[in-house]
Amino acid sequence: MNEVREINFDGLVGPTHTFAGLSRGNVASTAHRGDKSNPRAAALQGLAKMKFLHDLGVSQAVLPPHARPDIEALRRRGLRGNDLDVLLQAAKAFPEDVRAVSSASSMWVANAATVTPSADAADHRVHFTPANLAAKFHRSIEPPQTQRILRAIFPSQEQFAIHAPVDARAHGGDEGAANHTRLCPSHGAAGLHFFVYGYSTADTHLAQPKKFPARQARESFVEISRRHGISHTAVVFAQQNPAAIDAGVFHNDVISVGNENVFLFHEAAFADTNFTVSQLRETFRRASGGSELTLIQVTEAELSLADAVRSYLFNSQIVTLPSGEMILIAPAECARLAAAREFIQRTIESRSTPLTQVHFIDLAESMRNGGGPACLRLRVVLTEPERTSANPAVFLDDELFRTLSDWVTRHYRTELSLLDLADPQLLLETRAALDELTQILRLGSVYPFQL
Ligand code: SUG
Repeated sequence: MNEVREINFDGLVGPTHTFAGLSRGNVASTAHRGDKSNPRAAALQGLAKMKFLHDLGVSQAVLPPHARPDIEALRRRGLRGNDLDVLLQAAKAFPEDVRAVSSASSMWVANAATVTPSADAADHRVHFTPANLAAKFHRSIEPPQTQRILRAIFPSQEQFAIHAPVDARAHGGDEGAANHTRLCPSHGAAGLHFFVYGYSTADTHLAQPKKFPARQARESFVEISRRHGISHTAVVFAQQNPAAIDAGVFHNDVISVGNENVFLFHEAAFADTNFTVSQLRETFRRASGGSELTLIQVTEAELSLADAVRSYLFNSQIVTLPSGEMILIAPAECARLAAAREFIQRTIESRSTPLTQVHFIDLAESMRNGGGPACLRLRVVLTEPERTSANPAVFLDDELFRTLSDWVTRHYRTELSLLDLADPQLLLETRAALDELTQILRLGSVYPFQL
């Protein structure tokens, strides 16, 4: 039997996790700038989420953190010498850049790439386009390592196509799966692809946010849907509501989430929510051969945009258990905010939605940078032969969970301030840790310091 499964690839938090206030428009990132971080706790919280899902019978895998600080990015500022010299010079001359190139932002792998399962691709391969992340300097340096890591995990070119990122100068910014939702009757069936953008490089008349930048260009997603070979009849595009971006909704996964035939969204998510929803309903019917989409709309009266951003309700994961039951993996912040908690309670009690349970997860360290449960995972739908051809060492089981927890505890600090990022010892510690990690995950050489 050709069993098709959705695998959640979670980003492992890197040893330089800090609060650097790098993401204007992401209110948590700005609010926590300069706080002391706890990289060890951050990584263990992420691992605990992976283990929790694994124990529920959900397939779970790991994506390694990127090597930080990115010394090559500092060299592009004209600095010379060995890696430690470059870091020390940069700390004096460009301290803001040291923060940016040290960011552990690769943990939010919902921004690593856009993924198309083989069932939806014209050439029947699984397609990945690493996001160019052009909107923020600290994230724009991620694509080369993302591409190498994906190639190390999915080496077969007959089964997997790992593309280059979309050229931002030609097609604009791309933030990957965070702005993309696949809806389908079941993971293995053909699906519809919903692409949400904030601006268009071609249509400069689109209404734009006034306070914060839009990160995702429509044209990037047009390019991705073409190169992945997705049928144009299975694609829906929608513009993010500019007012939502101004309220702190910097990615669409902060205001809507889908799983199989269920789509949960806020009424203020899109520039024209009614039209978008009717397109989703019709396209779903057509792409699935007559199935119905279950739409769960949250009104402003039920949960304000501000509370949606505060609680990160829509950054919950909706996952299908092996029993077929659908559950919500929500950030612990939702349990603390009455409007979010009550909405969830009503939804799981209601017979008209397939959601039956909620589990609240503590991801406090990532959340303080604006990264909830869904930001930390990249969904990859794989057939059995695709799964067996992928690198088996990245799939989580009890033993890998123990090995990684021990690895984190041995290598990660429990406290890090922005000033510590200039410490050459931290660079050496990080490289020792990552070198060992590539052996644990049998990745070969993926980091610049290994090449
Ligand atoms: O790109 N935060 C990330 C959070 C990404 C969340 N991802 C999704 N919604 N899918 C960002 O804004 C903050 C880093 C800092 O300020 O130190 C940061 O990069």
